Amino acid sequence: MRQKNNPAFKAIAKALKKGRKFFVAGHQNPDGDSLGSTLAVCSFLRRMGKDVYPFSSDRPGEDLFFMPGIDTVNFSVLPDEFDFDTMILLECSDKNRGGNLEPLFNTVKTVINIDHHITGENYGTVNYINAQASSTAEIITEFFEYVKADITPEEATCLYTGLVTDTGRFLHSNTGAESLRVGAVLLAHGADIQKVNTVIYNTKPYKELKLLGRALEKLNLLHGGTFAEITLTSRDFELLGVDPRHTQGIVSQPIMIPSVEVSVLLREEPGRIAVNLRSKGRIDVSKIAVLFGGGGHARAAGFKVEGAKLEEIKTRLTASVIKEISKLQ
Ligand SMILES: [Mn+2]
Repeated sequence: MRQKNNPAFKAIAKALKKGRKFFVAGHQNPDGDSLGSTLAVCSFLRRMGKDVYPFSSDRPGEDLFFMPGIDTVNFSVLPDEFDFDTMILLECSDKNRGGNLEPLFNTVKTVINIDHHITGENYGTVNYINAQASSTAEIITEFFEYVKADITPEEATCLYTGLVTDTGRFLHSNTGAESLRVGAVLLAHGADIQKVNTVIYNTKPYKELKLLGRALEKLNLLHGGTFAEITLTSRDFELLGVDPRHTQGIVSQPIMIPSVEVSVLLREEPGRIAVNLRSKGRIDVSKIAVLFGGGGHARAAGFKVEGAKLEEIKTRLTASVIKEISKLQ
């Protein structure tokens, strides 16, 4: 739905017009949506002649550094002076999600809070939380349409990055008709969708590709093919010269097998065991992760156990997963 009569958008437009010096931030450990929305909003404010301080409490992964304007972001560096009149928080479901921004909350006149998380709190002076939206980028694009901003190709690329990463390339269940309409709007405004696709989804260093090969070789199917398990030991990482953190995407691969309900990846990291879990949808893997002190979502969860032995965790985890699978039907 196009946002013709949105009172929150009206209030946000008014606050943007009135403000002169803006502090803009997304959440800690930023993703494509958090940074893409921050960059687009900052670019728009600069075009309005405003002073902006883009902030992110942490640096993102290298794959997000292609986004236009990312070199203007102050990573983990707060300004010397807190003389901002307006703070914009994007993607922050509570006031602490952006980092330690207490000095800002104490000094600014206006806090604009824009988010799409269902758990979002109304901590701002102006709040717009739409849990129906796939991403903050979707909301920002609607807002740009509302104020009839002539979206630049750079802004479109940043917003498209947020849209595509939060919807898993328009495949996750949060993808609505509006997400696709907004995607079309961004493409029409010059979003470089080939670049986004190449950098985020079609780039993998040689070593990581070899690690994926090794992981698939070590894939075990258990419990009648319903449970897929991959274990990567410190020796695997040493042999390939790969950081144990570089295992993104591996745990999702076995979900492609028709019989598999749950897929797990166990990683032996220095001093601890890290585990990722994925479900095809019938089993809530966050419940299993909670048993080990972790958490997550129904289809994607994880946990880490400090000082644990690989075999011990593997035995307990296998029992927990099989117990859940056995409850089906
Ligand atoms: Mn998001």
